[in-house]
Amino acid sequence: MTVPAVASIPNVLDPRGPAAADIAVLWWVMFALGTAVFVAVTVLLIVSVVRRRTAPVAEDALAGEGFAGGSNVLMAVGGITLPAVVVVGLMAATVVTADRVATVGNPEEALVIDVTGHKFWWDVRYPDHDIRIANEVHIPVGQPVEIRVTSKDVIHSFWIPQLGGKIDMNPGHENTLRLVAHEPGAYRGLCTEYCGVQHARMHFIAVAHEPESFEEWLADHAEPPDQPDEEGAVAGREVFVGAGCAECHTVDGVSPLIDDYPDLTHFAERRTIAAGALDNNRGNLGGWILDPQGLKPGNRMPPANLTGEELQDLLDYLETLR
Ligand SMILES: [Cu+2]
Repeated sequence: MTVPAVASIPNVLDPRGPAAADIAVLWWVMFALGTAVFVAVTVLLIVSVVRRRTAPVAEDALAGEGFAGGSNVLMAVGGITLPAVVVVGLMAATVVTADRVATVGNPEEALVIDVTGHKFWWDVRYPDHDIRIANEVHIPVGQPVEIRVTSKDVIHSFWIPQLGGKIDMNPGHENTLRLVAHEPGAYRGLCTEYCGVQHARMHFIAVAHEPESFEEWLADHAEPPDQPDEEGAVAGREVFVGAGCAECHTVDGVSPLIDDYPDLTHFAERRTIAAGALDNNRGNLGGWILDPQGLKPGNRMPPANLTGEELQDLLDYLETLR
């Protein structure tokens, strides 16, 4: 399975789905109108300053007679009619866009995905496929996905800028967001509701697969990973169970389902660790296991007290979780 590079900066103006494309169009309309209004007001301001300097002051204005006829028309058109048209037009465009974004894709065809926000990571489940992962949302290109979101602690907000709008994740309540991806790719998602010290490092990756590749992904992830047979990895599995990792982290077939912590069943396939904070490679992972609070202060993972050999074995084992 080829892994596309992940955009490090999600760009709302580079949409890869119909909802995001509608939002981008609205953005450009607002930008264009805002620019036009700014330019018009600036020109009028300059004209009025230049005129006042050069033209003699009218007698009637000095006498408090108010504006002359031409000024009244300018006031009525420029001060009332034009702003009213612009504001009402933008409101109409916003309502239409909001409706299109909310109703994108056919709900009957939608794949349901449950995403729960935690301080500071994402629990992702596929209820119809018995799959649970963390910090990545995999979706098929062209098929609508219905993302049902909630939170385990404080309010978070789910957003994949290149695919669509934002949705709040409220504790004890479920919101839904429907998305469609038009193009395969890996898109960065993020939390957009301030949720605590590591809010800025609460990212995830949305991976849009071609339909066949997505079917493969589903089949692959519905099965537990193969048990290791290599010596270091076998010893690493003992470290995983014995050193306390398995008390929080689920690995299907090795540790039980534990709700409130990231599932590591297919961990080696993840692109990042610590919810997008670091690339998933051996060096970063070793540093993360030994000093998670140094790398992401305030997360819930305690440091592991391991010898060098235990750490290397554990890394060998985690690399087998595919
Ligand atoms: Cu947040």
